[in-house]
Amino acid sequence: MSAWSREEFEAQLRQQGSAYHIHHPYNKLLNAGGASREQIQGWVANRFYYQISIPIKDAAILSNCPDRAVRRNWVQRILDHDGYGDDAGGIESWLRLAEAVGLTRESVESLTLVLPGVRFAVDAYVNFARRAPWQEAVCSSLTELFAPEIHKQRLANWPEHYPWINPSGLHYFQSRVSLARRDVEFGLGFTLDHFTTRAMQERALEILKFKLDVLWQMSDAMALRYGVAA
Ligand code: AHQ
Repeated sequence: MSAWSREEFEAQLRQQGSAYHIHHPYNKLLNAGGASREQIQGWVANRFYYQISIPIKDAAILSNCPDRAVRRNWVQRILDHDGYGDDAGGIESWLRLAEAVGLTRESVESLTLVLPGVRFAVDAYVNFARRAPWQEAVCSSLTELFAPEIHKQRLANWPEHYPWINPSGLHYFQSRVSLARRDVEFGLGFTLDHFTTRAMQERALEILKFKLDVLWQMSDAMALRYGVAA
């Protein structure tokens, strides 16, 4: 079969958005204002494991990538989370979110609240990035095509629904709206350029579906533990 045009390939990638965790019952409950304090705290404590794993995942991609131009771009993602200079970074912002929802930094950093299903899904993503060709790992970050919307949703809904959460804790979501767009600009362009045959394009869709499953499984594990009905 002939390869999709660049436009069609991008459309095929974007169509996967229907499986993004923005549509998961847990996320819908969070954004509709129906989540309890415990359900919000559980989500923040479990998502922390994903947040601290992102720089490890990105470092794995760098360690597999011989292309200096790609590394120059990709290394920024580690700094975004770990911090750089006087920018404390996204992981620090997530700990501020934790405190804003009534958790202690220590309890979140201890990872004692992280559920097995969350840990296994996140570890599957990190191990994929370690083992897969680095170009496939770049492609797997493209769930961020759909991320600006989910961050904007939280910023729009949480202050109104959860006035008990100190708004300064939402700084992380604010920072990700533009950072996700910047990430996607590189990741999408690279993916459209690299996956050129129809078989490679189908592989790219398969990779994106795997990562969508990682995010969906995290919410499934949290929904079971914190009583969010499917
Ligand atoms: O905060 C998020 C983040 O830094 C990243 C990096 C990127 C990747 O490399 O896979 N994906 C991602 C995501 C972040 N936040 C998630 C959310 O729902 O808050 C969304 C997630 C993603 O779409 O993959």
